[in-house]
Amino acid sequence: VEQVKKKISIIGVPMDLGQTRRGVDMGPSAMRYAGVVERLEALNFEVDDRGDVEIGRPNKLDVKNDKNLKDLNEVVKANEILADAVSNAVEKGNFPLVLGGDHSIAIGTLAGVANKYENLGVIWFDAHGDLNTGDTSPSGNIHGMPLAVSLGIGDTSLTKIGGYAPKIKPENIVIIGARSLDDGEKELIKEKGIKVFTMHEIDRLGMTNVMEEAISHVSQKTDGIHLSLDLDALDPIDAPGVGTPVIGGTTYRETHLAMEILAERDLITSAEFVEVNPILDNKNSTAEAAVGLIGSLFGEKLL
Ligand code: HAR
Ligand code: MN
Ligand code: MN
Ligand code: MN
Repeated sequence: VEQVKKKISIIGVPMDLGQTRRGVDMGPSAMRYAGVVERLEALNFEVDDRGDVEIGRPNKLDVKNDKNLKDLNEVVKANEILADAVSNAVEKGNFPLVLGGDHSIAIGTLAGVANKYENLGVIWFDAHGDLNTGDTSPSGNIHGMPLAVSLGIGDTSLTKIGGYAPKIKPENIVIIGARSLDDGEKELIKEKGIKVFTMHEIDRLGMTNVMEEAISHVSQKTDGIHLSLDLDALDPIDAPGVGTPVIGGTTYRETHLAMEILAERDLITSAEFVEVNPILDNKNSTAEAAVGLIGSLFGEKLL
């Protein structure tokens, strides 16, 4: 007898204001074009595609903030709307699957999810730490800040999204695939004791062991686990369509294996796939990679 599967609520977030390369707003379309809904339906999931969250356009006449936080107002507004949409999905008992859009949207996703759990765990696949604040960021791009914001670190207009802070605790986070960390991020990692599996650990231990260790770290005290997967965790050879590619990432196969291990353990309670930029892509291969990973996360098997 097939067990009853959770309904999946897909929420698209065509956000491109958390960084400066246009085109990542087409990420949700690219993943739909690559067949994400059909892929999940083929696995016998009921899929409710909620469409896209509306993203405003920054008003050029607005006074620029001196906080080193680009397009702060529009990023805040969109993340508030996203937090509500995600929160509604969780309340209905559905699995929220958020498609981005740049990684600044993790602020809203986590705001919508975290208050539904006592202790939410987070598995964060990324070349970057996304642990900057306006004070430490070399770019002022908010997509380099969502993990810090979710820890309650950074400008209050961001940390208070969803009406509470912090969303997550440092001991419930695992970062996997990091290879480009700013000085301020390295300090924060040490100060907070955040568990990071850099590419070095993946090379040494292999993805299977990294995933076993990551899962045991993040499942100890938690009652739900959010997966945030930045496609730039993958090597640019396998995922060229991202705004900030970094050489030396995980292969598609390794990342795919990581998703299969997560599927076997059945621990993930919400997920987002971000930073797909079809304008920078080779055909639609990065969106196709993302959809392949989503298939594996939801239990697709080769045989
Ligand atoms: N750490 C750099 C910054 O803050 C680069 C961040 C880049 N990008 C992302 N996030 N895609 O993972 O500007
Ligand atoms: Mn990121
Ligand atoms: Mn990244
Ligand atoms: Mn697969």
